[in-house]
Amino acid sequence: IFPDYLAALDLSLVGKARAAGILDLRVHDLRDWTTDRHRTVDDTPFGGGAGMVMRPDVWGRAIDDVAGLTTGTADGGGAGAVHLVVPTPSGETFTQRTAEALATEEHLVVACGRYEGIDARVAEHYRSAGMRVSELSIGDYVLNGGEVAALVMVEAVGRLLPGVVGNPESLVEESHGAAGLLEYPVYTKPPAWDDLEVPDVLLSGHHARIHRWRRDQALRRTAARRPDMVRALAVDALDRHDLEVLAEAGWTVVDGRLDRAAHGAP
Ligand code: 6GU
Repeated sequence: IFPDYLAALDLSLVGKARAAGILDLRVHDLRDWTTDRHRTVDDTPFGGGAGMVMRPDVWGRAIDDVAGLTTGTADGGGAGAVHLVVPTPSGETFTQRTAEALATEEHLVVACGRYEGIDARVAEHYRSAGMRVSELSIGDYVLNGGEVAALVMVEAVGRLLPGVVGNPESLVEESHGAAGLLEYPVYTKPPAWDDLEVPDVLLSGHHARIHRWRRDQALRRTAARRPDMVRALAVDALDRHDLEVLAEAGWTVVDGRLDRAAHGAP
């Protein structure tokens, strides 16, 4: 119901991808599928409680049209050709893995709800019809509606499409990539700014040492900021030096898993 919220999709990488024809992105106004004079999209919750719930009939007409189920022409494959994404704080967590999976889809429909959410029969109906339906949250906090979350998801998915990010190498080493580590710190000119200098190793031209230094930094950063990511590391994929760096940061291998090193007597 706030299509103007999505005006940002004309900008930056996603905007360029649209202009280049890599991404066909359309923003709709849910109220176009209302039938009453007041263009009503919501009503009070059955069972009582605070707030308003979005009506399934309005959403059903909108999704049928946008997914091409009414004309039958849009995708051919019917409901099975479309993946419906519903941003909601009660969804599964949207991660880089989710973005990678969604980037392989031909047609995504993102249904942005407001108020207390969309009548639960909408997701149920489209799942029954053979549509892939993902109810997704972008993190453990509450927004007023799905629009900002939709922007997040479209940007995260859109930049994975071939040709969107100018240099695909920049997708390789980034945070939340396959290595399971946060990205190392980066520096550019000038080599000295105030009393702060770029680490010498980065100016050395010694590629093996630079590579090792960056990996150490990625390990230290991940250990300091994201204990959940350290616990999820595959110990087999770590070399002796990695384990030394993690040990300095307070992590040791216990029963084949990384764990915070115990301090003091048991
Ligand atoms: Cl997807 N929607 C809303 N309304 N709040 C959120 C969210 C989504 N993800 C985290 N908080």
